[in-house]
Amino acid sequence: MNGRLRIGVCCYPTYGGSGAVATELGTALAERGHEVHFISYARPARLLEFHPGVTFHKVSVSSYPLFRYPPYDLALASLMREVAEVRELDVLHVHYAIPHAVSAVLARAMLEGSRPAIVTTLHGTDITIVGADRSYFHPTRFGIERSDVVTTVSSWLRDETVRIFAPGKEIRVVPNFVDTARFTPRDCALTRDRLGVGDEAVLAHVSNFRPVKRVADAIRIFARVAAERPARMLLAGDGPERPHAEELAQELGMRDRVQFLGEQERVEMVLACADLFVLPSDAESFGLSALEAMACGVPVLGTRAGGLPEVVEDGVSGHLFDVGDIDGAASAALGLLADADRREAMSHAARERARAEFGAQRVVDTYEQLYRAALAQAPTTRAARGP
Ligand code: GMT
Repeated sequence: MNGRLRIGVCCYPTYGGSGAVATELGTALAERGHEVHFISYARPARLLEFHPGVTFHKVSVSSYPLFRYPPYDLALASLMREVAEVRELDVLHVHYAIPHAVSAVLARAMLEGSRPAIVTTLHGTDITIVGADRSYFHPTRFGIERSDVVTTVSSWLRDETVRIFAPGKEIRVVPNFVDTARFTPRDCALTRDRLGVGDEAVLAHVSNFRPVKRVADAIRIFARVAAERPARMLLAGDGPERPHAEELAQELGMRDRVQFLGEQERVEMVLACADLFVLPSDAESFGLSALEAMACGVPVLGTRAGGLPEVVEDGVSGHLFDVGDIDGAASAALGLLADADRREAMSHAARERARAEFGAQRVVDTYEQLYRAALAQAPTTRAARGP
């Protein structure tokens, strides 16, 4: 089975990292000649351009007066079943366990066949927060056990998955990747000019503004830096902590130096303007935004937590600090901003690491091999046709 594969991809369509990785992977697979079908409740945010090999299937959830909670998981399973049958999918690759893995298992069970093979990629909070929640623990474990192949985006997340769920199967680590042609150092004079940034140092942060991201720490680190030298902070993204972060910037007298840009389609333009990227999270299973910053030649100031140390090499492509160590992070930032040669060397090392260790080709090859291995294991019976 070396030819063209028909692949279903299910992900959250938002700006989050799992949706970004799923979309980049799906489009890369389509560019290799595979037929790719995205299945989600909205067109994925990163699926900007037309790709001849890509089709989007939208889940719509019918309502009924009895439903207090319209069952998205069932509507998703139903559409997965239909796409798998009509498009004869070989593989269904789901990103984020809940509810995607469970819906995929249900879809295949409804088809009463052994296809499509189910590949589940765990991304982080689906295991550490959502999966560990009592209400979702067993469905998450069920989704893992019934998938043919399960991958995590870092070794740290694999170890957490084993610790929390003790799965009876091997969990493969396949790191995330970055498109180094899109995320690349670029002349940002025009963007800086439009943002009203002069020759101040620029710190950037990109996230979904959830509590785990500790955006308040990013603002406090910035305030310490801005007390010592002219500086600006650019924050891209949106989420529940944004109002608090805006209030904090105001309280600290930083409102005119901290710019909240909201969700950005071309986040690489923001990253390319930055001198440092700040990611002070409680835990990141991987930290895709940090990798994208590195690919743009921006050193990362991030926490020594979760899988982030697998991405950022402390003292080489950035600086790692303990969660909550605002003084330590600020002094590392000031040290780096004061030493242009060291910053330049780190910028170069960050870009090189992103290119050499996290380029698309190797990761896309690995997923392709995993798909073929999953198909080779499964009996060849095609999905049974419905009545
Ligand atoms: O932060 C989230 O809950 C969102 C989640 C997602 O679905 O995008 O992010 C996780 O997956 C990303 C892609 O693999 C990783 O880069 C992020 O580190 C991870 N977030 C956390 O572990 C907090």
